[in-house]
Amino acid sequence: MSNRRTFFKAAGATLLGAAAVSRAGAATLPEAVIQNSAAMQLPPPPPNGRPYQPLITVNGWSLPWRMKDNVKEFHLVAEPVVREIAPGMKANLWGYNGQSPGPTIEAVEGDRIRIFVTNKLPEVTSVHWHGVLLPSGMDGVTGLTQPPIAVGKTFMYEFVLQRSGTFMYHPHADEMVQMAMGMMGLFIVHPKDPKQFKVDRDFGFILNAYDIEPGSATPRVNTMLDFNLWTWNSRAFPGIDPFVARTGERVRIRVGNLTMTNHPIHMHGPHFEVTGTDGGWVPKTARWPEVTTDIAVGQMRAFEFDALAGDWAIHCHKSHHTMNAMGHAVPTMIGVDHRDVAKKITGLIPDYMVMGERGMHDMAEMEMPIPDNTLPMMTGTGPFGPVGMGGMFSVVKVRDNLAPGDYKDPGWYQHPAGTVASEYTAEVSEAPRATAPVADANTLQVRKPNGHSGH
Ligand SMILES: [Cu+2]
Repeated sequence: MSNRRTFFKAAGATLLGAAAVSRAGAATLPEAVIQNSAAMQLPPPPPNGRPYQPLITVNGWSLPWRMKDNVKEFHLVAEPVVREIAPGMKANLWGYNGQSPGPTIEAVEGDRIRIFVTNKLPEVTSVHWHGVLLPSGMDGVTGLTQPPIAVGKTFMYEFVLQRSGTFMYHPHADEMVQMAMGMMGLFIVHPKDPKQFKVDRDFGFILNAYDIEPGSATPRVNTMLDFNLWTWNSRAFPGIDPFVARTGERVRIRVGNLTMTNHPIHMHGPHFEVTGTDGGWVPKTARWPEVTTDIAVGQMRAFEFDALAGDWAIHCHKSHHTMNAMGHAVPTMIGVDHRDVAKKITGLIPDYMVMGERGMHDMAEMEMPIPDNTLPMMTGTGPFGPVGMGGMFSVVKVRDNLAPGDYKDPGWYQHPAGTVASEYTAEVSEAPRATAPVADANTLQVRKPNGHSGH
């Protein structure tokens, strides 16, 4: 972790007003730790205050605080950042303290916290503490509850955390642009009693999405639905950390949605229970078992399971969200024999590629030239070949012999003998199907118009 030291010795610290911090007050700001890397940073146990089990932020980190007169003081800096979306692609985003999403803020029910927000963006901003119970004037809505934080200014938010749960923070100023640029972070309030809702491993991430033209690095901020990078904590598969656990451990995954559509998050392997929502914890008797939980825009869900050994896919179940940048204005070619046409076009354009007369799996293997700073559409390689996924996809990796607190990628699962699907190699006396189905005069012959660029 690289620290930019912006810490000045407190000299004559006095009471800070609720509005912009004065020049004298700025001398007392807590250090604004920054992070340049997208690698997960294991948070240390809390150095002071009430104990809690830190959250593992997927490809992220937690913001250190300074304890001052029993108040936890944090310092967020809103600023332009560079985020590696996955190896091979970096994006120019806006975020906090060097990364998008910003660092996770972690505190404990009952804590009084003070968060300084310095604006190093080219325009005004504010921070809304999404889901946190607080005085209305601390809610961060520009114009409604506070003036905007002007460029170069620092604001101070202060409140007591009344309830534990999974929350988020994001701007409430030029929201469409600032969230499309990646400004968001997790805000975790741990229970006062560390035994309450205790799990062995606690992971968290935010669903976000970008529209970055292949070959460029800055998101188009006016896109409403047709995003081409579907990400978790501004990372796309295969750049998303695995969720590593030991067999039998109780694991919690917390997910917040700051995209503009819902995401049915599906986990293979063990069934899970939804144990937390936007409003807090679900009582034991009211929890519901699932293998997919749909997370609506602006919602947060926490779910828990008992880890079973294996490599279990976890992904958004909207199949376009497990792809990286792809064009949608491509006609479906399944069943269309266009080899002759392709041959003619190849004579004119040597790199022309025939797409998908047998489906699109071949795309995952193809070494096709792509613009710089662009991720292949379907990518990632597993022990059995191409995974053919991108975007919102990762793997829950559960192993029998992991030390507590070991989050290192353990590699691929070693399946017990006889438990892997394999080719049936015994002699087959006759083809299971004699002839391919043939269209006749009664088959509907419709060619749908392609493309929907009018969206
Ligand atoms: Cu999705």
